[in-house]
Parts: sequence; C-alpha cells; structure tokens
Amino acid sequence: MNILDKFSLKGKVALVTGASYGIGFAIASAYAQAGATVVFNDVNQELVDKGLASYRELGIEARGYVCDVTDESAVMAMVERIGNEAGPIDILVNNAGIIRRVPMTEMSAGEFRKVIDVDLTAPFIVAKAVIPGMIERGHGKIINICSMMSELGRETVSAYAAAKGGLKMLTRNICSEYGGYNIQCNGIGPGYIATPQTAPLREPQPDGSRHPFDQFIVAKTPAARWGTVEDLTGPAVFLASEASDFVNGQILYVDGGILAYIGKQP
Ligand code: NAP
Ligand code: GCO
Repeated sequence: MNILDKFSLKGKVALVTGASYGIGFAIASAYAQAGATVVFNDVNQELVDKGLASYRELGIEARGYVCDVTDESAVMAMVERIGNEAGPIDILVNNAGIIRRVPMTEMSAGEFRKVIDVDLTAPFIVAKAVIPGMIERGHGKIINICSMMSELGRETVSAYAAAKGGLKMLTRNICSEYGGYNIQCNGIGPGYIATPQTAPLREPQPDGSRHPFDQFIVAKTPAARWGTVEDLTGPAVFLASEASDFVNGQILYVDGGILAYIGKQP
C-alpha cells in the first residue's frame, strides 16, 4: 500500500458539527477532498442552507441537518437520519462551539452553563450517540476541537477554558473506555485562528492601528501570524484516517508554536 493511501477517507461518512462556516467548514471540505461523504449540522435552516451553498461552490455535495447539539433527543434523531440517508457515521468531529468573553465575577451562572453546555456537554452527547454504531462496526474516529485554553487560561474566558479543559479529559476518557473497540478519540487544539469567533480580537482600532490583542498574539506566536482554517485541515485528515490508528487520547496542538514559547523579552 502506498503510504498516501493511509490518509484516504474514501468510503467513510464524516459528521462535522457546526460546519456551515469557519473551522468546521474547512475540515469538512478537506474530508470531502480526501474522499469522505460529508454531513454537517448547524442550529438553523438559514445557516445550513448557507453551508450547503458554500460546499456546492467547492463542488462538494454535502448533507446538512438542522440540529442544536445540546439537545440530546435531536442529536439522536439526527444520527439515526444520517445513518438512513448517508450511511453510518465513521468519523465525528465535535467542532460546534461558542465563547463568551466576560470577566468571571460579572458572568452569570446561566451564561457559564450555556458555554459548558455547547462546548463540553454537547461533545459528550454527540459522541455518546455515535459510539454504539462504531462499536458495532468495529471502528470509529472521534475528533474533539479543543483549544489552547485546554492548557492555558486568560482573562474573561473562564467558562470557555473550563469547557475546553474538560473536553481534553473527555477525549482521554473516550480513548480509555472505547479504545478497545478500535475507536480512536483525539483532540485538535487550534491556536489563534482567524475566524468569525476571533474577529473581535482582530478588529482594527478607530485610528486604523491593529487591535492590541492582534499584536499580542502575533508577538507571542513563533510563526508570527494568526492561524488560518487551512492550517487545521492536514492534522484533521490525519486524525480521521487510518494513518492515526495507533494514536489515541492525544491533543494535537496546531498553534504555530505559541504553547511552546515564553515570548520575547520586552
Ligand atoms: P465559529 O466561527 O463561531 O463557528 C462555530 C459554529 O458552531 C457556528 O456555525 C455556530 O453556529 C455553531 N454552533 C454554535 N452553537 C451550536 C449549537 N448549539 N448547535 C450546533 N451548532 C452550533 O467558531 P470557529 O472559530 O470556527 O471555531 C470552531 C471550533 O473551534 C469551536 O469549538 C471553537 O471553540 C474552536 N476553536 C476556535 C479557535 C479560533 O481561534 N477560532 C481556536 C481554538 C478552538 P452559530 O453561527 O449559530 O453560532
Ligand atoms: C480568546 C480566543 C481563544 C481562541 C482559541 C485559542 O478569546 O482567547 O477566542 O479562546 O478561540 O480557543 O485556542
């Protein structure tokens, strides 16, 4: 077998949650290029339709489903529908996520719970829905989109960091509990990526200068740039393919080196 064949996703069905745009869209598009049948969901029909049109522009015939990943019965119904319409799910990417940037002492418990619900409980719900079928078929790939905040904290992102830290351990626990069924569960930890989610951190200042946080991240990153969604596609294909069959419970940080770097002396 040619080594490149190990990275093929031909014949696989991949579900990427929250993939109408952003990181999820880029990962799903790469999976289609690698041969997978792509299915995705988003919270409303407008977003799903937007996503379908974007996939079509790339020549990808994806299937889109309206589903709030925090709603367990809706997720179960979506997974069953996907099985009937596209085939059983071989690859799951828990990508859907939100962030609320609020100082912890000003954040309500409800706001905190909402972030935990989408960023941690939902990956549990969706993984729980797909694992039985993966066990039945003797193989499966689960990829949780973690974050640098699985390792580090910063002001105003207490709920997000708690969720992404928990998602790192959920990843390790799925590996521990289901690795024996030939299910590999790994995480991708993106660094700072230019998507709508981080747009507020990159907004030019009224005087036209770069956002202070933008300057901070570029200075803190050895690659001296923000990541792009394309930077994540190769690692995502690797973790979804048989090339990573003996990789389990790992978080692959795709961060331009920021986690390894103490930063320049001021
Ligand atoms: P994004 O642009 O905000 O996209 C997130 C997607 O998830 C959106 O389509 C969003 O829909 C969807 N979503 C939110 N809540 C949902 C729910 N309850 N059910 C279904 N879909 C839902 O985010 P992104 O930057 O692409 O990030 C994607 C993932 O990577 C997230 O888990 C994020 O935490 C993680 N991440 C991002 C970065 C970064 O720098 N961008 C770095 C590390 C990790 P709506 O449009 O309705 O919100
Ligand atoms: C923030 C950013 C980060 C990124 C990402 C970093 O406000 O600090 O949104 O949290 O989204 O998670 O890996």
